[in-house]
Amino acid sequence: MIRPQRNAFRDALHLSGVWRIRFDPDDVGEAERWGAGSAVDHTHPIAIPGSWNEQLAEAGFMDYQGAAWLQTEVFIPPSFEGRRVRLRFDSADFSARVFLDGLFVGESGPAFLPFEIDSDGLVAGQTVRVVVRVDNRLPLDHPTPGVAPEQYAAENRLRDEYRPAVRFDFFPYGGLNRPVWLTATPIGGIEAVRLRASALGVLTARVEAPPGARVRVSVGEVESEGPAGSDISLRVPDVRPWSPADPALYDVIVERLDALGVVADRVELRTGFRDVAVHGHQLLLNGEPIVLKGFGKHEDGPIRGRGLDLPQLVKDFGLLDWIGANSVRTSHYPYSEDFLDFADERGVLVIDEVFSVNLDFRQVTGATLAQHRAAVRALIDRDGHRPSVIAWSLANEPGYLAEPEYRARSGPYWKALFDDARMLDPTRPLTHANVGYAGLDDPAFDPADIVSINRYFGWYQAPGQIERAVALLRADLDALARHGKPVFLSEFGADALAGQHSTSPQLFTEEYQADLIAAFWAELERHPAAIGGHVWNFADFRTAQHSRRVVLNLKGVFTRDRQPKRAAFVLRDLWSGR
Ligand code: GCB
Repeated sequence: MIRPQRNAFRDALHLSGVWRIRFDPDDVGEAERWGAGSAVDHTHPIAIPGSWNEQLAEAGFMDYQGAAWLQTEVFIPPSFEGRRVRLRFDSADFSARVFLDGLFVGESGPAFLPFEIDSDGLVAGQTVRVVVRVDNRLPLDHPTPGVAPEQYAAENRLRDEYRPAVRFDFFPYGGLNRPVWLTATPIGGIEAVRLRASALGVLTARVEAPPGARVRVSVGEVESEGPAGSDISLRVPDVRPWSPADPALYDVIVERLDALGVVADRVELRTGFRDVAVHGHQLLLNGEPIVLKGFGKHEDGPIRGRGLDLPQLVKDFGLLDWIGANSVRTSHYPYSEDFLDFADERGVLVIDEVFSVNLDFRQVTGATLAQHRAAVRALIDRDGHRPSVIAWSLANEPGYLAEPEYRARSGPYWKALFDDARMLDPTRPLTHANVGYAGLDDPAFDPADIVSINRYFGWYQAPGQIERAVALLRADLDALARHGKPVFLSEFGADALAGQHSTSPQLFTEEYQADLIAAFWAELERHPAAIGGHVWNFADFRTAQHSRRVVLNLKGVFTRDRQPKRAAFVLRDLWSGR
């Protein structure tokens, strides 16, 4: 899939704006043919991109989980005649089925990743009604398992229930949270491009186009040609390797040539030349050891929910720079490509995470692994050319419970998943974020290149006791160093309510959060196996309702509206000496 772009061969129209939405709590829309659209007329307005929850809270849909039908009308420009016309969704949360003038024409792939709809129903010069059934529930055997209402009751865990019912600690915002496009591309054009670029200036491209098509790849004055489907390589002389200190980007032009050698399609991608490697306990960027200083984040904001928010992205990258951070994990799902544009440009190192949170081996079926693999493949396809992406994270906090059976069952699962990812991209290290209760013998550590751990000592364990918390962290780092791999603290932190203060160690105060983070950072700096850490979280974010959350998860070092807490100043001092 090629991201929408506009040039002499390609066109793309943004379908953002105010659409209509009708909620379908009884799941009758398919049977009643709501896809035809008339049933959705005169219903609620909904701004796209944006989540339905807060936009329509007053109409009663804040916590809505289920299907909803979103509708707009699109005029297809006459200039699209003779070209391949498609609808492109940058994502749908969490899944979507698309109808054109009442006919089902296609559906989404892995959640948080783009999908395209190709249909004869998209005719130049005509208006079509686009209806999208979006569902923000997750199947029970998804790599991020959903919740069956009976399940909580059966396990007598009712008191542990989140509302809306989820098994993760962020809000299940529903809707079309990223842009929707109408695209026109040449028939027989370029369908996909995979790039690899090393710090020595060698670029290898594999281009998907009709079999036998000739393809030209160029960077500035340097070019190389070959057939579609083969590896086409070139070498850029005197290349400036990409790094946080100098995030040098190069435009890669990929052209499909016709039988006469005339250009018939053109795609532009930006990449950077750099190498990532793991050596013993070190993570190397362009051969130099690097310490990761940064955050786990979320795509989250007031009113638009998980909807793409460009001003907030500009602000966030400004704050990352202000605080002296050099990296982010896209916890707990792939972020927008707009986010990655900023990361590439600003030199922010990204651990790119697939959407798999709290994988529950009691619920794993053959379908789970198949979906997980498809999600990893789609993520690598989308982001593989990004210099900012330095590692893939294949799961966050999978659990095995106490039963040895589940732990044993997980070994082959991880091996298959990690092997796949390594085959698709041998150039980047692989990891997953381990949860404390899964133990120090987590089977996913074996195939991983970086041992990543989320640890809440000083918060969920040993609350209020920073010294003891640091001792517990040290014990885990020491134990995990035996893998001989870099150990990364992928989450640590404490909730702080902005404006809450104390002279003694008190949970929820700004001082406690700042002191805990500073003490953990000192331990990470002195530990020989540690390659840094990510504070959880960059900013406060909304979760489903739960008795341990005060509307938001308050572990942000910035508030939800991006005001600094005390910890932000402490980190700025530690990370940038300012
Ligand atoms: C975790 C999860 C993250 C939560 C965090 C917390 O381990 O990975 O999604 O938000 O803990 O604050 O409890």
